[in-house]
Amino acid sequence: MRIGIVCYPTFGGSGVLATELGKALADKDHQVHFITYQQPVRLNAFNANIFYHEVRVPTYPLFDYPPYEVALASTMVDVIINHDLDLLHVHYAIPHASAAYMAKQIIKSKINRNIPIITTLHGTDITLVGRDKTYEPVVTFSINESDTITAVSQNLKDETYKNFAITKDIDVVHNFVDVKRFDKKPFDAFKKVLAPDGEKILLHASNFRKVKRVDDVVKIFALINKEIPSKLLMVGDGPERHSIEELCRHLNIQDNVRFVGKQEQMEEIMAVSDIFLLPSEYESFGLSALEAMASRSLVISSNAGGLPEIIEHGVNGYMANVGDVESMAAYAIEILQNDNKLEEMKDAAFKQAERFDISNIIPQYENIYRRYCRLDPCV
Ligand code: GMT
Repeated sequence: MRIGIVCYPTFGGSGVLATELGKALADKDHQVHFITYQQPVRLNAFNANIFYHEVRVPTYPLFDYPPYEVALASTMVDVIINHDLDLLHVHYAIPHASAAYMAKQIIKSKINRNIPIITTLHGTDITLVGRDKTYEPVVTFSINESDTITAVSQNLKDETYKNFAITKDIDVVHNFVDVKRFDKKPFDAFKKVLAPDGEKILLHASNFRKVKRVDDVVKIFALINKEIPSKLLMVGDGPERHSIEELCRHLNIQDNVRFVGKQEQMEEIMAVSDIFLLPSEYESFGLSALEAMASRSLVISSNAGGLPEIIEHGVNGYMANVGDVESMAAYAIEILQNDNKLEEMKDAAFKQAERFDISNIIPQYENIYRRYCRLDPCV
């Protein structure tokens, strides 16, 4: 099949997932066309089946806000026609679903074809941004106009029906992880640099937005650090970073916390960590938690959103109510003092991640695509 993928090219979960999906589809001999405003961060190796089309947004002195959505829809039309795409799969509703609707109408009037649009909802496009009344009418309309809607968890599907007047079925296709890639042996020299005296390593990775409750990460760590020799590694960047660094100083844990910014080789980093902290206010799924589990790192998280769909409390991770930093710290302190149980739970986490392996999830997307494929049999 010839598949167009539209996503944010950044480190966010939706962009990461869409890029990994495109790479996996290309490995299965589909032709994949990424349509984005920058090369997606995880699109870092050559593959003969992958094409990258940049959305250029020309500026003009009249524009305080360059019309990105118009440029995106126009690029979609160009790629659909010139590369004879079979379908367009857009990730994150805003503004990708509405741009796709526009492209679909143009394709209809230009070449009398009905290009199928698959919209995957990822989380904040529904739970945060999309619900804002500035966007809601367009989001509702363009989701309903998609040929297929998928959500990355049952929780996100439920939230979508709760918050928008959706008239169509939503398929749940969970996030996935390439277990082979994340199942790495820890790199000892790297571990030594981070924890020279064999301290336990805790990890957090996110875009440092309010919804991630990064201050809770630091508060949890401060409690752990009082009891257990430990280091905290903070990966990523975003609006909260500066105040979080301040908080570390305020709690006097700055010497045990290292901020390393955005990182591409997450599998190397996750491999050396003992515990991954994700106390988010909401996670539609929590892709980073799944990647941590595939790296045999134990996840301690909030029980918000779709996290209970991956984590079984006390079996392959621990969860507590949003904001309950004391419980999250207590779980960590207990497990870090019991090496046998820690190893047992890390193994259970890995087994759970295998259920979400890329090989189990990609066929679900392919089946959805086949519903619309013009070719029979689809190739
Ligand atoms: O977590 C973010 O803020 C980034 C966001 C995105 O769309 O880039 O992530 C969302 O999509 C991921 C991939 O489907 C999910 O695993 C994350 O849970 C979800 N984030 C939220 O719901 C806050």
